[in-house]
Amino acid sequence: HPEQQYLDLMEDILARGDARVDRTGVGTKSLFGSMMRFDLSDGTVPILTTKRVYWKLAVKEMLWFLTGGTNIQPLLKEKVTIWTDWPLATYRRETGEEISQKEFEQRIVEDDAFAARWGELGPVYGKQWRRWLGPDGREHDQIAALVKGLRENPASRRLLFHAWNVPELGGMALPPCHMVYQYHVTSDGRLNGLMYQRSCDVLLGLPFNLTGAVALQAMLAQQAGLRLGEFVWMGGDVHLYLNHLDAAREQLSRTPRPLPRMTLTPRAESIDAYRIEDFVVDGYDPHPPIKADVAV
Ligand code: DHF
Ligand code: TMP
Repeated sequence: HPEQQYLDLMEDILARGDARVDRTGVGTKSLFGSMMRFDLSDGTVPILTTKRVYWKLAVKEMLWFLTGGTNIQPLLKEKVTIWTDWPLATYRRETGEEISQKEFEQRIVEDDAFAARWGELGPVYGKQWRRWLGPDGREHDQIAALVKGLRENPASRRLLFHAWNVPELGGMALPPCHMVYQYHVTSDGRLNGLMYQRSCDVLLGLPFNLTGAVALQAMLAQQAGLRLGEFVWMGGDVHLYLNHLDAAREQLSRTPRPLPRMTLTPRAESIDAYRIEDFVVDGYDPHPPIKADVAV
């Protein structure tokens, strides 16, 4: 079962991971360097079944990246709260105000000036993907260039986009984790994708990252008139937070079920025109959710 790769990675980290102190102070068990491969050509996608993955949240996050946005207001309007913790921590630190997460989110949604001041993550994914600033002041749309490349020069070995913009790292709430995406078109018209993730929270982040990456690959394939091939994931520092170990053991006790299928209907006229309603996931019958706290 393809999901066994994920479970093996978890088990490997539990068994052999190096226990180290990390930036968040929570501590992790960590391995360095890892790869998983998923065959998408049969229509299945790696939306994990050993716990419920809120795949619509992950797809909405990906659609938000594609808009070029870096403010959490549109995410919150879509009820996606996975990025709130970081602006909220900044707000609490700088104002000393003891605001609840709910109250903070409500103010971001209702008050545009408040959102502009406190909802910004800095020049993160969307900015770098769609508006990478060159030294001459010109902005580069890496996604538009990629779609053009897939259509016009599918044999290229340069079909990639990158978010690790060195001079702008300091302004980001978090430097990019999933930082390079590369694509490859086979001679029989299949689109392969590869994503490199420098730092990976295996319990909470990775299920979202896999889902987002395959949703993007499906959109790109559709835009370029290609069928889906393989998705390859590569991780650098691959870790389990020390407060996630029991949750990981719980997940490991479960048996994977058949992977669901994802289809895109109908064809959007451009890579910018996709909406969440265009994504249909069939046959998703996961085990129950596993709750865990995210390390901020
Ligand atoms: N920091 C850390 N330490 N780990 C992360 O995975 C992470 N991911 C970020 C930003 N910073 C991070 C962005 N992506 C969740 C999932 C993805 C994500 C952030 C958070 C998360 O908490 N998922 C829960 C709840 C989902 C929900 O809102 O219902 C989950 O159970 O999947
Ligand atoms: P770091 O910047 O110190 O590496 O911390 C980032 C943490 O967030 C790390 O645990 C990896 C995790 N993460 C993911 O796994 N996936 C994501 O998409 C994001 C944004 C973060």
